[in-house]
Amino acid sequence: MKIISRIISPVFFAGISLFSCKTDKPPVPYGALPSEDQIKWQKLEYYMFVHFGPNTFTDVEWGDGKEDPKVFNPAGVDCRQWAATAKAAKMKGIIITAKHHDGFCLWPSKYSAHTVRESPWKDGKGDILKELSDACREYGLKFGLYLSPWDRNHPAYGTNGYNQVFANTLDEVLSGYGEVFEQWFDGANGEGHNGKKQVYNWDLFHKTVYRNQAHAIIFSDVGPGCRWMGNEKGIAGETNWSTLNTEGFEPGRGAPSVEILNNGEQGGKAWVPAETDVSIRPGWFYSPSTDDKVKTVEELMDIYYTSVGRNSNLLLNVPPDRRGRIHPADSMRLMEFRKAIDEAFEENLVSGSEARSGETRSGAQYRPDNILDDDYDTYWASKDDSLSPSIEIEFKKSATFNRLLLQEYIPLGQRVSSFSVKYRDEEKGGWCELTKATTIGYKRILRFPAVTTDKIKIEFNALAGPVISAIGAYKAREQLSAPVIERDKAGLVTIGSKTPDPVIYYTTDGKEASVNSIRYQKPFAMPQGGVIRAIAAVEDGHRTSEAVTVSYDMAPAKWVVVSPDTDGASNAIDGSSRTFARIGKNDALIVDSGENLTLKGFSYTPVANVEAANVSVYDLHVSMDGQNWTKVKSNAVFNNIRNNPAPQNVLFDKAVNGRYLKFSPVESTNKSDACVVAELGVITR
Ligand code: FUL
Repeated sequence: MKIISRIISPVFFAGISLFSCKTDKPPVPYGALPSEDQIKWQKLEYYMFVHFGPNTFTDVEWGDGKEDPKVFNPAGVDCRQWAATAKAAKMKGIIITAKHHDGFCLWPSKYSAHTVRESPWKDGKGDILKELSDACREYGLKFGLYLSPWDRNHPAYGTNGYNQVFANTLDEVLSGYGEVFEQWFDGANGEGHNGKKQVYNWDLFHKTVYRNQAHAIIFSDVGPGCRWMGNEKGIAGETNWSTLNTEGFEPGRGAPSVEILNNGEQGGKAWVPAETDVSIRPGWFYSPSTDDKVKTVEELMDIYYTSVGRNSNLLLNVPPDRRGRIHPADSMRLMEFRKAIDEAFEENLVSGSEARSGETRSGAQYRPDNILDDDYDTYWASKDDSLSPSIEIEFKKSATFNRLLLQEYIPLGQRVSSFSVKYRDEEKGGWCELTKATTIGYKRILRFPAVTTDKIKIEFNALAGPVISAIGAYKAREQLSAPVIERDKAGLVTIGSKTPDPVIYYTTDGKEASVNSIRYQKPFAMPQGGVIRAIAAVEDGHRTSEAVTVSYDMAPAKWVVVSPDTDGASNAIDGSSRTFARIGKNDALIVDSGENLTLKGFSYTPVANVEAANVSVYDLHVSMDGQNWTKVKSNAVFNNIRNNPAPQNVLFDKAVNGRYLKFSPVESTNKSDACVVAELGVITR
C-alpha cells in the first residue's frame, strides 16, 4: 500500500499542479472604457491652472470686455518661474486662460482686436502662450489651454459668424504652440457686448481641436475627454463614477445636474472622468486683497483627499500676480502642500506583506500580491462570477496606519461599486469594522483614525469581477487644525479649533500670530471691526498650526431689518453665514444700521452651495432717512457666483453717506423667485 501511494502521489500532485497552472483568460472589459489618451491623462493626477489677464489688474472675476487693453502691463512676466514652481510642486502640466470671458487674448490673435498686441506689455510684441509653452517644454511639463467660448468683447459674438471666429481662434492657438494635452472649454455663456447670447457649435469646436491635437483631452461640463465635477470647492463626489450619460446634454446650462456631475453615473454610456478645478485663493484671478487668504496646507490636503483621493484629477489654480510672477505666498504654500503629500505617502506599509484571496482567477498575472508592487499595470483579478470577493493582506509585522489607498485597473472599466475594510484585533476578538466606501476608480484614498493591526480584509461588491492594481496603507501625520474665528451680531469674537484642547494665540494689531501673542481665553469684543490673526498650539507650543487671518468691518450690532416683515429676514444680519434670509425677487431687503455711516462699499455673503438661489444680479440703494433713496448699483452682477458662491465685497466708485441700505435682487443663480442672503454687510474701513 505504501509503495503504491509513493508511486501514485507524485503523479497525483503533478496532475493537480498541472491543473492549477491553467491560466484563465483576462477579465472581459466592463461598460464604457477609457481611451489610451484618457488613461494617460488620468495618470497625470495633478497640474496647475493659471488665470492671468486684464482681471489680474482690475480686480474683477469676470471682465466685461470693455476694459482698456492698456491695463494689461505686467512688469516682470516670468513664465519660467511659473513652470519651475509647478515642477517643484510635482505638478505635471500647466493650463492657461488664453482667453477668458472678457475676450482678451494672451497672444496676438489675428481674429481679435483685444489682445496683448493692443497692450503696452513688451510694446505690444509679447506673447504669453509662446513664453509659457517654451517654459513648459523646458521643464518637461504638459501645456494646456483654457479658451472661453463666451466672449464679451468680440463684435461677432451673438451672430452666426461667431462660431467660425471661435473655431479660427482655436485653430490658431492649437496649431501655434506645440503639443496641447488638454483643451478646457468653460461652460459659462452670458451675453456679449451687444446683449446677445450665442448658440455654440460644439461639433465644430471639437472637430477643430481634434484636427489640430488628436490626443488632446477636451474638458467641459460633459466632456467628451473629462468633465467638470460640479463645484469649485475641490470636493468630488464620495461616489465618483468615471462614466456618464452625455447624449442630449451640452456644456453650461444644458449640462446634467451638479449632483450628477459630482457623482458620475453608474453604467453611464461614456467614459468622462472627473477633473476638480479649484483655486488656491478665494477668487480665480490674483488680487492683492487675497494675499493673506491663500488656502492653508490643511485645506489643500483636504482638497487632495477629496479630488485625487476620490477618482478625480486635481487642477489647482495658482494665479500670477501683477508683476506676472507667482506670488511668494502661493509658491511657499505649494511647497508646503507638496511636502505634506510626500510625507503622508512616503512609506507604503503593505510592502513585504502577503495578499490572499480564495476567489482569484487562475494564472500568475492575476495573483493577489500584484496589488503590492508599484506597477499599475499588474493587478489582482477575481473570477468572472465572483462579484463579492474579498482579499486579505497580512502585514510583515503589525502596522499602524490611518490611510488606505486603492486603485482599480481602469483599462478594463470601473467595476467596484462598494467595499468595506475590516482589521484583525485579537483583543477585541477577531475582525473589526474599519471603514467602508463606495466607488474606487483610478484612485481612492480613505482616511480614518489610526489603527494598529497585522491583518486587514477588504470585501468588495462589484458590477463585474474586481480588477485591482494597488492597495496601500500609510501613516499620515494628522495636521494640527488652524483656529476657526467667528464673530456674532454684537461683535463678540470667538476662536475655536477642531483639534481638542489646543492653546490659541492671536493678534489684533496686524502682526503675525505666534506663541508669544495674546493667549486666547475668552470671547472678546470687536464691534467696529479689525484684523484678527490666530494660530493653535499643542505640546507646550512645540507644534503650531498654520495661521489664519480674518478681517471684519463693523458688526451689525444695532441693525434692524425694516423689510421684509417675514420670519427669518433678520438672518441676513445676524453675523452668521450659516443662517439665511429669503427675499422675493423684485422685493427688497431694507436694513437700518441705526447711525449715519460713510459707506465705501457693501458685502453680500451667499449660501455656500452651488444649488442655492443666490443673488446674481441686484440693485443697491442707500438712504439717510429710509424715504429718499440714492441708487448706487443698478443691475450689477456678482460674477461667477453660481459656480463659486464666495463672499462678495463690492466697492463703490466713491464713498456714500447713509444709514439705510436697500438690497434688491434682480436675478438669482437658479432662476427661482426667492433669493437667499446669508449675510449683508457694509464696508466702511
Ligand atoms: C468658471 C469661470 O466663469 C471662472 O471665471 C473660472 O474661469 C472658472 C475656472 O470657470 O466657469
